[in-house]
Amino acid sequence: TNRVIRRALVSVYDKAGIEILAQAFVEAGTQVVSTGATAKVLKACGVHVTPVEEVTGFPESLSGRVKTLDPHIHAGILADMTDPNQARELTDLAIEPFDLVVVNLYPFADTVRSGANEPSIVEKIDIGGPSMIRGAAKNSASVAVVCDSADYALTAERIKDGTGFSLEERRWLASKAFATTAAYDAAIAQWTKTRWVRPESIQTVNPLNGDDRASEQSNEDEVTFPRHLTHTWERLSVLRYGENPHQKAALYADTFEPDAFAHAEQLGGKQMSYNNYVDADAAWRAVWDFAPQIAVSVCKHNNPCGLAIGQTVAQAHLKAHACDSKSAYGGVIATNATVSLEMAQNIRPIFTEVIVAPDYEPDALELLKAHKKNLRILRVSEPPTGRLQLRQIDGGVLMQSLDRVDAAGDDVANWRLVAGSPADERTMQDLAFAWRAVRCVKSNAVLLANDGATVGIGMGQVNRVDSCHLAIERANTLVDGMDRATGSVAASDAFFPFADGAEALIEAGVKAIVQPGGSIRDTEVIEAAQRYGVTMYLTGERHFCH
Ligand code: 93A
Repeated sequence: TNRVIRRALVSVYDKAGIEILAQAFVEAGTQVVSTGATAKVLKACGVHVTPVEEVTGFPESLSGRVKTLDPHIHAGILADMTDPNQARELTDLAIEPFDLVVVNLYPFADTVRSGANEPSIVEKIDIGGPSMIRGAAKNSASVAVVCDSADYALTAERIKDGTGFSLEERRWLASKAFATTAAYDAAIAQWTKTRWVRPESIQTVNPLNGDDRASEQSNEDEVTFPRHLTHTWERLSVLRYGENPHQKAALYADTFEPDAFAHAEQLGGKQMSYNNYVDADAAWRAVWDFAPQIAVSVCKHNNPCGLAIGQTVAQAHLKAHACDSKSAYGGVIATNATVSLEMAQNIRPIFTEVIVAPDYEPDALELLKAHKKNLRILRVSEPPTGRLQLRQIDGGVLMQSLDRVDAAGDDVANWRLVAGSPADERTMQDLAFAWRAVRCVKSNAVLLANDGATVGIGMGQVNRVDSCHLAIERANTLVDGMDRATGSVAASDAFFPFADGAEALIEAGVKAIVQPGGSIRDTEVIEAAQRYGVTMYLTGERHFCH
């Protein structure tokens, strides 16, 4: 089943690594046909190259748009040489078959990302390349197709050892090749989809009921897997390991979100780890829930150990840090504002794994780089844009639209007062803050806040009353001799199924509570607040975070 590689067609945009093939061609005396710039590089490596024009009898024309699109090339790629009839037909046509096709494509996605204008992007839609790749992949019975430079070393071996690839190897290469062209076309389709849209002149009518289809898709569209997601993940880095040292891991980023967190620019520090990415992403998302207010979050193990808003970024950080300065050790700090020198000075003595911000004052960056060599400093130019959240389950993927704090019930104007007197302005601001903050705490989440900062967070418990106790305990023990629960406000990410949780908060001195409501025992919960004259608002909105 092996097919010796006597004649090869090489046409690569990215010439990196091609010398290793060139050397093998020279050693094995392989005939090589090649396009303009590729031919030059191969010749420089000492390969005797036949220019593609010599085979086609037609010049490379239309600024390169037509180079290899010619039957003299494609019959040589597509002829199934295991079929005697096709082999004879090819001979009659005086066309020689190819045994190997090496192609990589015009960099369409890179060109989009570079911010190039539309004509330049369109010019980078490769037509001849995918045709050769697909032809060779279809004809894996006779031809080996290579479109990944990672396979050059293996290919060089197969050229030199005179055996060529086996059928299984050619099929495997073909399968990779089809994945390559599929991803390539998906990227083009994704790009045109948002730009070359259905014009007014074309009405799509649903033949079943005469409705305009576009108006029907609303909800489903939200959770339709964007086609590009299946294809345009680009591996940005192989991580040292995964969640634990025995797990392997890599970072893949969406090529169409070049300004998103996954593409964060690292300005200093050690390599980002898997857990760093998880925690920093959570911290980064959390702070943007508060925009346009200046916010800082300190996160550990995908949970905040402090969150605060402030007049300045340094103040917000100090307030967030003060919530639980013990847990902040080895944490991730994120802010939605430019990191100031003052904030950098405050961070200097605190062991911190990662800091994420939209930008840094030059002297702040200098200080962090000079004095915190291990601190991973990330700059992300855009607020989180992700619309969708994916989570893997065994053999599948769950998709949901992202949890934002932007529903009607998230607006204090729509809250329903069910106990106590209406909150004064300051208390209301704290309740609004607490409600935003509890969104990013793992469920069951109960969060105490005061003066635009968390003071006690009860996270990740499997019943709500334990989360209440945890929040209170943390509020009252983390800062020596301070009862921070008294006079604070509380937010609960979901309703209280029993009155016990609310009662615990009230007994601890919480002055106002915000929660979604909706439990069958709401009356008991509300009565508890009424009994003690504690203010309680219902939002009608839930923010589980699992
Ligand atoms: O413009 S094309 O779509 N038309 C073609 O006929 C054609 N043939 C090869 N692009 C074409 N190619 C592409 O040119 C290959 O896919 C490869 O990326 C590139 C190599 O050209 P050069 O050898 O001149 O660098």
